[in-house]
Amino acid sequence: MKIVMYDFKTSADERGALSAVEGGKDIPFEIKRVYYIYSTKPEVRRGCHAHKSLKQVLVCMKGSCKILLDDGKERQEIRMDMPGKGLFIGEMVWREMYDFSPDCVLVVLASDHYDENDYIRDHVDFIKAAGHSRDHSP
Ligand code: T46
Repeated sequence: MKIVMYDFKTSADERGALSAVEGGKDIPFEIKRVYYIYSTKPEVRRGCHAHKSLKQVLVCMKGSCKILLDDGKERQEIRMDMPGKGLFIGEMVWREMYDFSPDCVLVVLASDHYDENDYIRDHVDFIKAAGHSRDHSP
């Protein structure tokens, strides 16, 4: 599976650091929604679903967590702990997030508004659907 990780433009000086992300430029979609996940308990597993058409970029702003990506053929684990990097997750990729540090803040930039109908929450349904889908990496 091709893992796409963006290195955002970061300006660091004696005051600290600033990273910038521009929709449609630094990431391959216009940003329609931003949400963030925090105060997640270390034993918790979040996600456990795929999206039919949503594209997202995940940025771990603080702390760390792990992300499992599954395209129906391969599974890969990615550790997230750098605020200047963004993990792209395209449509039809199963994702699970776990091993959150107590201070973890995971920010998600999304290509569309929230739509419960875009979720595939059953892994068997996902595997069936993924068998008919093409590679969606940018
Ligand atoms: C994803 C991973 C990375 C909203 O009202 N608006 C929103 O934009 C979102 C994302 C969620 N919600 C509500 C729906 C649920 O009642 O927030 C609650 C928790 O959502 P959920 O259980 O889907 O959260 P995660 O962490 O399992 O998954 C989320 C996203 O839903 C999902 O798209 O890819 O983060």
